[in-house]
Amino acid sequence: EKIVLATGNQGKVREFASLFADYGVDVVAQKELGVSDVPETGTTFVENAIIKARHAAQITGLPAIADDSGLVVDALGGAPGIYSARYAGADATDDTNIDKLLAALNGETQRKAHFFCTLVFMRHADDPVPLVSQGKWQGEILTARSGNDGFGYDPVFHVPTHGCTAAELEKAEKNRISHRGNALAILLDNMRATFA
Ligand code: ITT
Repeated sequence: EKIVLATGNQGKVREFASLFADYGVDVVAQKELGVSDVPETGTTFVENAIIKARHAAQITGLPAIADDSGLVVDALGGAPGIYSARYAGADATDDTNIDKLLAALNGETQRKAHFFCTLVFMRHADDPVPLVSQGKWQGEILTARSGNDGFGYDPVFHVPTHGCTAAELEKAEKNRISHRGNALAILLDNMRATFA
């Protein structure tokens, strides 16, 4: 059966497309089904992921998977966190978000950060048992951009295990080690164990 991918973020859509192809799961991005973005009014990754999955399931009548993710920076007390997409304001872009992050960390030597991803699967909009999985990816924020692949904060996210930024990784390699790739592997295991 088809599943709706409850995200309007094209970077996420691209990553999920190759992940789901690997897993043989039939997923359609919400935009193709006429679902538009819903306000993310929660205060946690879990709440926001549920809001997005429920909204897409409600409108399409299909099971839904949503991703709420963000960059958590130690020296900034965890910011931008759940506000990562709109860190630089209502009409923020990846570029203005990165500029604001680099400015906030100007002169800071403690540059540890991690990406965090929460995924939610709901069988339908009233599903009382959403499946939840999470993934974390440790790195450091550079002082300048490097690399052109990926999306969001990838150009300034240095991956110590690989000696490059997330924007310099092969797409398949990012998916193998990222917060999103790992959260999805766990979610699909959960789905198989729960509904098989
Ligand atoms: P949807 O809610 O429609 O899924 P969004 O971009 O608003 O799209 P989020 O609220 O979950 O999604 O915000 C996630 C932000 O965190 C995203 O816009 C990026 O700035 C950042 N982010 C998440 N995963 C990332 C990744 O793999 N690489 C770089 N930045 C990432």
